[in-house]
Amino acid sequence: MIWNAHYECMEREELRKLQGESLRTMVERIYGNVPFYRAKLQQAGIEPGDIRTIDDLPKLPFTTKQDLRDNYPFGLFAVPQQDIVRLHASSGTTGKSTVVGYSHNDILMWSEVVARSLTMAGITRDDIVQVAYGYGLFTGGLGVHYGAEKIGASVIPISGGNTRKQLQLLEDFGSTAIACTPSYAAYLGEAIVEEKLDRSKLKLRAGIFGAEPWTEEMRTQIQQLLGLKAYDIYGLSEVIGPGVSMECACQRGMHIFEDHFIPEIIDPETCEVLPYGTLGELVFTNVTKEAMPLMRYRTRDLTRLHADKCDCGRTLVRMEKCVGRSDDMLIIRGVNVFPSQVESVLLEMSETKPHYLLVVDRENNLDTLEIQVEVEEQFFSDEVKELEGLRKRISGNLTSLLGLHANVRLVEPGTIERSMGKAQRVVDKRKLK
Ligand code: DLL
Repeated sequence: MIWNAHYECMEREELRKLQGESLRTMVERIYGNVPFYRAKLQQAGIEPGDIRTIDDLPKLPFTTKQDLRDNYPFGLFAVPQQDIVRLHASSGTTGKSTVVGYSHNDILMWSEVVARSLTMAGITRDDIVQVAYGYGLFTGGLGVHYGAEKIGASVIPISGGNTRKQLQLLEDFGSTAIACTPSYAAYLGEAIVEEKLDRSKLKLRAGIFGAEPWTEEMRTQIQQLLGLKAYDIYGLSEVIGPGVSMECACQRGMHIFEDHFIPEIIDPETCEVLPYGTLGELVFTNVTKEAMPLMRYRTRDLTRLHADKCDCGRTLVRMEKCVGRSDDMLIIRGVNVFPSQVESVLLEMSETKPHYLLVVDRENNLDTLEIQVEVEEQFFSDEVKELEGLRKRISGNLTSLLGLHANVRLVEPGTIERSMGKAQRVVDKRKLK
């Protein structure tokens, strides 16, 4: 089933026309209502009248997270405060949080794109959806909640954490779908094994997992642990929250709701727009958001876009799983390292768990990389000789993939701190020195 076939299956030419119209209106609005954007556009020598079709998009300047911080908290709002009905914020690792505002219509639009997303995972009014994303300033909980309610599903607003209760409700309420971060899904799966719950009693069918990068190997593992089909959902608070894009049943990338969010891929160094199929930084212009439209917002997420036809019938472009963020990329002794690369190596090996931590440090002016890896219980009780053999194998696999020597340290199951929300995979001690 397709939630809104008119927009999701539109011919590209028709869609581009619609995008052009929305873009023109949006640029007029931000020029008139947001002093920051007016100054930015004037500086670039652009008048709203210069933007007529979607082909004019590359003329516009970019917006960055720093711009949001500089205008903290409400400087980028394009409507009066009386028209703001909701505020969310995302906490960055540094500095002030990023604040986003929503008008009443924005909440309706957000519910619509999340309803479209959940429909891709086959969710209907027959489903019981356990929303285990955090409720609060984070957009995950309330975002998925409103979309699931719009569909008419029965929503359990349990929020993140409280693992025992999560398991109890999965069993007692017969939840058919669960929405949470993939790392928390893996943790719940482990808890089911540890608590010796009878998995056949669970009715889970679909998992709506996102808010952080995860690999295909992790998908396989979660699917096995929870007995469901795992779907990837993507979004960011600045643009709307969850529901910017979502995987359909074909699982060949996440369809972006392009009637609201116009994507581009750019070279993060030169800012040049790159063609479909090329890896680069994802940029969004959210043309229909009233309270906080964003002009060419640089997400820092690295991915590729594909426009060829999908078997599901949707014509919306698809984005690949994010390989990481340009600002999450570690540069260790000159080599670019993404935590997701480490994850894929570990998950290919049956002896290890998907719990790991990269500790980067500097000794005698030389970067060092230690990777702490949790090992399955039965291997940990093995003889030291065998454990050392395993450590060497992991180290060898990682070294050949990363092109960099990593010091692997095996740790007992449960040692690495679990997150109820987004997982913390990296400790970069170089920054602390
Ligand atoms: O994480 C919104 C969200 C909530 C998406 C629930 C999906 C599900 P922020 O906290 O602002 O918003 O973080 C946005 O998280 O720029 C990506 O780097 C990362 N991210 C989100 N979804 C995915 C995903 C929410 N499916 C930032 N795969 C984004 C990889 C993701 N990274």
